[in-house]
Amino acid sequence: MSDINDTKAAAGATAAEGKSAPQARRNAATQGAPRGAGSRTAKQGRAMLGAEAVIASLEAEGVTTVFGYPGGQAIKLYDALYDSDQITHVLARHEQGAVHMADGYARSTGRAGVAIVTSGPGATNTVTGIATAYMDSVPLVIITGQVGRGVIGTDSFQESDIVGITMPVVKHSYLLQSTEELTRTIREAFHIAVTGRPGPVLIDIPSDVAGETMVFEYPDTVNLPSYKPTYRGNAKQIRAACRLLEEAEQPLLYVGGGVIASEATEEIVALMDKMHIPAVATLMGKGGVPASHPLNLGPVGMHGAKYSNMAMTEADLIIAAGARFSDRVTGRVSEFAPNAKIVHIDIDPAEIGKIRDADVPIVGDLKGVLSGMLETLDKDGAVPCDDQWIADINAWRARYPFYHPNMAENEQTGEIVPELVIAELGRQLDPATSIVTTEVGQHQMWAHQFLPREFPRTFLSSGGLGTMGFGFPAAIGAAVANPGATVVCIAGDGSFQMNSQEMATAAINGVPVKVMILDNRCLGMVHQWQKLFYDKRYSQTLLEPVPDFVKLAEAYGWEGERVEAPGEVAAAIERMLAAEGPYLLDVAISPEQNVYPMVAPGAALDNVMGAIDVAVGAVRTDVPAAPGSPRAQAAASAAPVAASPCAKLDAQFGGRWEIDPEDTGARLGQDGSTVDVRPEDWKTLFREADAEMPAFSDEKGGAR
Ligand SMILES: Cc1ncc(C[n+]2csc(CCOP(=O)(O)OP(=O)(O)O)c2C)c(N)n1
Ligand SMILES: [Mg+2]
Repeated sequence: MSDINDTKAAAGATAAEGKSAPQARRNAATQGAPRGAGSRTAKQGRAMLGAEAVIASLEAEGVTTVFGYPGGQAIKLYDALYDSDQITHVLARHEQGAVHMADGYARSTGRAGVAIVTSGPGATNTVTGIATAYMDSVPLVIITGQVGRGVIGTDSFQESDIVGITMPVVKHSYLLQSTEELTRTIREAFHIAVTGRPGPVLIDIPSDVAGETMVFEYPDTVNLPSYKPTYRGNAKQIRAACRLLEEAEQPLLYVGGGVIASEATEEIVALMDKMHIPAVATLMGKGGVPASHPLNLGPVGMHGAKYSNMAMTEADLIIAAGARFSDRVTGRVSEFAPNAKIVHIDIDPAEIGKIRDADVPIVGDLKGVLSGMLETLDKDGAVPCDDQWIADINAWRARYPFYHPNMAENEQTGEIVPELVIAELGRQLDPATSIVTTEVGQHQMWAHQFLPREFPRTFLSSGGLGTMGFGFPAAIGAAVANPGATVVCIAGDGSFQMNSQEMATAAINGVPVKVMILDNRCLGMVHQWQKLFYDKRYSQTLLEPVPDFVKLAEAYGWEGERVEAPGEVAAAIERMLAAEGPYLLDVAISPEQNVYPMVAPGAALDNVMGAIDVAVGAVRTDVPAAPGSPRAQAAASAAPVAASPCAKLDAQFGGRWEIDPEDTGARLGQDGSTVDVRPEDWKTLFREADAEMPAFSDEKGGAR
């Protein structure tokens, strides 16, 4: 077993050779024997223990790094690992941490992440990590030690039915019955994890199987007649999709995590450029379309830009590219994209029609399907779509810029504004050489909104499961996989405490990961919902002012620092990024900050609150309650509507509106006159405005 620092030294040499960072990343990811080296490994044909064969199999798969935690039923595996020259083991401090590390490794490289743990509590500790990977289609191979075959089912010490427990959250799993099936099982597990729609595969290995002698024969090929993912999209369907696109006047690409899994960025951008189609990206698709592309509208959904949500609502054709119509994106499904035909491209047939029927379903690998579409469009001599649509979207972008009054207000009160902290981090990071992970909560959404990412696999966040405690260990995994990269975890104070024990892992292994905590001393996202929807009844969301994160950092041998004033932020981020080792930056922010814009849960996607409306000089700060709901009843008996600062706007558009203190320009309705801006007038009103498409950095990264 090699030391992790050897890997670092090797990567340093790569960087010194002057290769670009993404290339260095790829090199780091593919070091070691090629995947599926199979019979070409030197160990082929040798007699060895089952445990040794497990390690030899991992070597044959080209594995160079595993994450894990030993125990009684995994001791034989760890004994075999002791002799491996190829595999570096990163000892986590909790099995959940180990799985998230393997996940960060996988998301940042595209290769399967590997974790090894023991039976019973070791195995059950992996469940959240496995479910997290499953929800986001991340390839993992999880190896769990199990009690001996003879005592399975007897409640023997540290026995748990981990195959049963994880059944709904794995792509596939195995309970190894004999050494005869050992190598074939591991070969299959890697194949299943990375092919088709990627996902986690679990192999449960009884300790007596690990202790048996066998002859190591690693198969080159996999024979799984009932598992044959469809890669090549149906040519007829591809033509049908192109036809719809050629006819569409208001097409939109809705880009999800599939663009990253399929490595289809080039094709997506080519399609955008060729047909002048704007794109919105989900949290999972972030980085899959360069932030700087002028047709990338960025975040969509619950905390997306109002103009992105409007584009979804107004589109006449939506091409869902590796996206799954998550409720965080669609809002109320019955009102989602009412005028749009749907082309749904996904490698997993189960996704098609699950939430929204597709007019043209295409099962296949996104990259190939998009290439097919590009070819067909070329042959057809397709002309780009009408630029009026882009002009309309530009007008919405000008009317609803991606900032809100919180940001200005807090600048005035001398508090640190979280959005601006993220934007500053974005300015200081080189997008080509940095990877950012997030925890889960408000900070995650601010990162989604305000951190520009140019490359796939450089933004890692738990989207589907929303797992607090994911981001920090995932950052360690990504840093181990990409030794030349700057890896920053944007964390919340609540989430970070869920796996802060992994500070030891980073310290001991010399992983120079950076953690920037947006420290609001509360479970901010839940607090925000309580503020907006539960009458400020802050039940169990305020965190006590412990720990002192800087002292915690010092306890683990990290450097750490806390900032409390806006003027200190930029220099502190500079110090964090310049630090050689792991570094924790604790940024004090107010618990009163909200993530805006926001679509209330269950509301229609274009029913956006907290998005500034430049046209009427006001911001909608609350959506109307559903008729008959408890909130509507409470509102009826509460303050009269006249108390609203923009009562006329309230009456016209619904909800509560407030004037933006910073927006002093003359606006419709601001003088108290009757406002009559109907949604259908938006286009004509702003077509004349001749709005320029603002560059991403001006608009979001450099807001204000
Ligand atoms: C493991 C887990 N438990 C509970 C939740 C529910 N939850 C979502 S966001 C959130 C608050 C997160 O707080 P923090 O990490 O401080 O981030 P903030 O929202 O304050 O930025 C909670 C409790 C979750 N997503 N994951
Ligand atoms: Mg918090």
